[in-house]
Amino acid sequence: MALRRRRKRDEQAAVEQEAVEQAAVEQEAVEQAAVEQEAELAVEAEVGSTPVEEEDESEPESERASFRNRLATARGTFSGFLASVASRGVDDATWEELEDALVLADAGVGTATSVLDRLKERAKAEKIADPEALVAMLKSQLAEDLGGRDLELGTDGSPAVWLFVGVNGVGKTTTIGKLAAREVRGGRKVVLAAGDTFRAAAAEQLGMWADRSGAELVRGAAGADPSSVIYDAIEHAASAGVPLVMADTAGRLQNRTNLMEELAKIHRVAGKGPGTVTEVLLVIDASTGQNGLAQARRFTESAELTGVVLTKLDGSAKGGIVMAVQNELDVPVKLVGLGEGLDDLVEFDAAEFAEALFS
Ligand SMILES: Nc1nc2c(ncn2[C@@H]2O[C@H](COP(=O)(O)OP(=O)(O)O)[C@@H](O)[C@H]2O)c(=O)[nH]1
Ligand SMILES: [Mg+2]
Repeated sequence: MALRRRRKRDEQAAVEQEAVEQAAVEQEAVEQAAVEQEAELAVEAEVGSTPVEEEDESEPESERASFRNRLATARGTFSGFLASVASRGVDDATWEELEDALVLADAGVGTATSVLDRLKERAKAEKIADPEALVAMLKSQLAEDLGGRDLELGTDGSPAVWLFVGVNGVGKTTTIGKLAAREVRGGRKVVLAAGDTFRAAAAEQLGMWADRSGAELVRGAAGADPSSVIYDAIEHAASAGVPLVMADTAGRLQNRTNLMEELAKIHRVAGKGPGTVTEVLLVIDASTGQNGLAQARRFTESAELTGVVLTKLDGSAKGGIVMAVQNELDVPVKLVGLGEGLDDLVEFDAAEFAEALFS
């Protein structure tokens, strides 16, 4: 049994590694192809279409986003395991089922094994045979694994500057909009810097979020140097006494300059003027699973990240990606996107997350 499990695990690890490598290769190809496509889109965008739909402000407020009410897919991933352990009690198959569920949920083999081995050891030491007690132990272990980190976003600077990085389409601009709304609501003035100068529509999209959230927008001409647009925004904020700048960046580039080099330059330049870069937040689309994790590794290698924003956990995301990110990247998940609306961004709450996933 143990041997079979180990072999299965090795096979899974090999398949996963291959998938990650393949994903990196594909990502390169996709980015290259997208450069051409984006150039066309930029021309269309000049004529005025924008990717964000206006929300009908008169609509009644929907239920406040929470892990409990937005994690349908992620919860579904573990429902089979929960039903099975509840009906049969804790036995040898329990461990295999849990490991399978964790891997299927995008936790990755390494993380799944680590979660499982520790749980198994504790459950055996404490002679846990009752399914409810085991699930409670699992929840508290996860809450402990994923929690206990400083999630505060640094505001020490005049202004403080938060950079948002990540590949195209993960939700950077949307996250900035939601976060700006939260800060403005909390009484802090905010300047948004349109550092995604890759296409005109990007600045327009950010401008719409600025209007919606009550923040101010600083943008440059299309194709302008992102570093200088962000620098200008910081200078403007400083002179206007605005304490916080959130800077959008592009997930890819017009030319062959390495994205990571460009981001490093932005970071350097942003720190030169009156402001202080207090956060570099990597935005990851949770629904891309292990592929998203592979992307994230590239950013952690070069950018000095202070946190992760995991978006789209409400969609088809399977939840295990949170465990993988926390376990492998050594960067805390600070915020989580649970939808496309203004209020659909919440601070990551490990206990609430574990509770939502396993009940
Ligand atoms: N369901 C869902 N969609 C999201 C979330 N965050 C962003 N999106 C959507 O993802 C798409 C890309 O977002 P955008 O902010 O333009 O990504 P960017 O290219 O990284 O700036 C948009 O359609 C957003 O509405 C989220 O938390 N949940
Ligand atoms: Mg964007």
